[in-house]
Amino acid sequence: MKKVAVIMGSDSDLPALKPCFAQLKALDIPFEAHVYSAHRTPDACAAFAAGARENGFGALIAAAGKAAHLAGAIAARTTLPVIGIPVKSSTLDGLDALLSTVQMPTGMPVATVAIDGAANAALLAAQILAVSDGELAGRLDAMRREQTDAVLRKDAALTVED
Ligand code: RP5
Repeated sequence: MKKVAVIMGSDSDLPALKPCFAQLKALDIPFEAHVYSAHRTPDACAAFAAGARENGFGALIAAAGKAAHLAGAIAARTTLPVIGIPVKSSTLDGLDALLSTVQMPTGMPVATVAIDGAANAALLAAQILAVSDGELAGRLDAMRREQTDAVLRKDAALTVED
């Protein structure tokens, strides 16, 4: 199976990425986590992105806060799908990172999830890999069924107090 790379702009982003790692583990998807900054380590960031396909990755997740150029900088160096997570790490509550990540120019797509949307980033990466992996697609289907059942159980148990 292809691997997923989870790249964060700073180790201070790590807590926001825990739901991403949990989802990847729950789906048994191999992944690597790295700290590369678009601004502080631009050469290492570019080298990782440029070599990602030949190094066995099938999707790249990039998480960053503030003036979050990481996902875009990675997308500029690869045609692998790039998923951006805007991290809420500033006085602007992540809106800065959201706009920096989502407003990519034509020709350079980044699939941007919600602010701190780490779990959805992992699920989207899984869905991308599942296009050519039937077993993984089956695990995703099972996860969806569990999710549906959990909501229906809550519906059945719902009581509204006066
Ligand atoms: C961004 O700046 C990082 O992704 C992080 O969200 C934020 C703060 O980084 P540190 O100053 O904590 O390293 O580049």
